[in-house]
Amino acid sequence: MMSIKHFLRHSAAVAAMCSVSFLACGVAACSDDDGAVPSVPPPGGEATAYITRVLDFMPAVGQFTNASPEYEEGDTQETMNQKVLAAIGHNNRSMISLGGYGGYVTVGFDHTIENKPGLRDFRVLGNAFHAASNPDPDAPVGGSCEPGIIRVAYDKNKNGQPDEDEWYEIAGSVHEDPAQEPWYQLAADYGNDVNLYTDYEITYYRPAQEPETDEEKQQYIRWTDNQGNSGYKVKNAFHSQPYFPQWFEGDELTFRGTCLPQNGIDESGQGSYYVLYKFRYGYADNETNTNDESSIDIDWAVNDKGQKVHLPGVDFIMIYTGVNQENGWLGECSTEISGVEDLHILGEEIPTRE
Ligand SMILES: [Ca+2]
Ligand SMILES: [Ca+2]
Ligand SMILES: [Ca+2]
Repeated sequence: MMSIKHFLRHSAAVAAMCSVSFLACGVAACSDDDGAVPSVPPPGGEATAYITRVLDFMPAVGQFTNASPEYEEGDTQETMNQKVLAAIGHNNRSMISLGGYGGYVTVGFDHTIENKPGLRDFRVLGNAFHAASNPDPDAPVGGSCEPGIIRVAYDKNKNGQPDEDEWYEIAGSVHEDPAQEPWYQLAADYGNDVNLYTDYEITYYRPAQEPETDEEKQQYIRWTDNQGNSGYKVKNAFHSQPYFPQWFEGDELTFRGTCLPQNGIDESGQGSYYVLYKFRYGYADNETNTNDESSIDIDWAVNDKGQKVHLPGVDFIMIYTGVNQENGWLGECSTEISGVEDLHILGEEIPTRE
């Protein structure tokens, strides 16, 4: 069984918008971070537009977990955080994967990203792309869109940490209304779960051993959720490393948060061409990095009642995989992140949505 510390930490780190204490998130950040460094511009120096701190990283089960970044024998939470910083900090633009639903990363900056009125304020870089040749010519825009939900914290008490009462979620397009997505009916007809869950919870169970036979690979890692669903994460032919995060010591890994509609559809009908459709706006790893919809206005933040809040800026950003779906040979929907950019420091003016 997990220790209570681990339970609290990983159940609350991706905390539900409504019901969950953010306490453990703050605890995790305190214990794993490089000290309480307030997020203010460096005295006499120039603030950088990029991630300068990684406070926490816990991917869910996934085919890139323990690979991006690579887990090596002896690694701890602290050394994994350092590897994540080396990958996505300081404009390095390498890649990390958050694994399946709930996996997350929490990052910080050397200054407060200002919330400028009428403008988007930061961009989250991922590896989303659009399909080159969807067999359905009339289909909406899609490809590899694996949306991560974004949460932001303003360091109100200036202690250099994101405290439990400082987090807010960015309300993307389906936070407002899933039925407005152009692929909504397509996905519903395909049999996807197109509901939005604001209090979703999933638990992954550590496998007793790595699988050898095909049957064992099909029933590799068991999961259950609080909607009455359960299943197995499959080990595929492409990635042979363990898919359960190896530096995590518990046997049960629980994540809570908002869960988005399933956006993946096999357009070939034969399991060969999966299209993961694009959400309209407000998520990470959902739009190409050069498109304005990969950027976020801090004024889209909402409280746990879904009401808009106004923050002067943000010091911390957390991103977690927002969809729980397996897409055949492609594997699980997993958000990838390669960096975060402060648009104001870069001098980019991108208007918010109407
Ligand atoms: Ca703004
Ligand atoms: Ca704080
Ligand atoms: Ca991706």
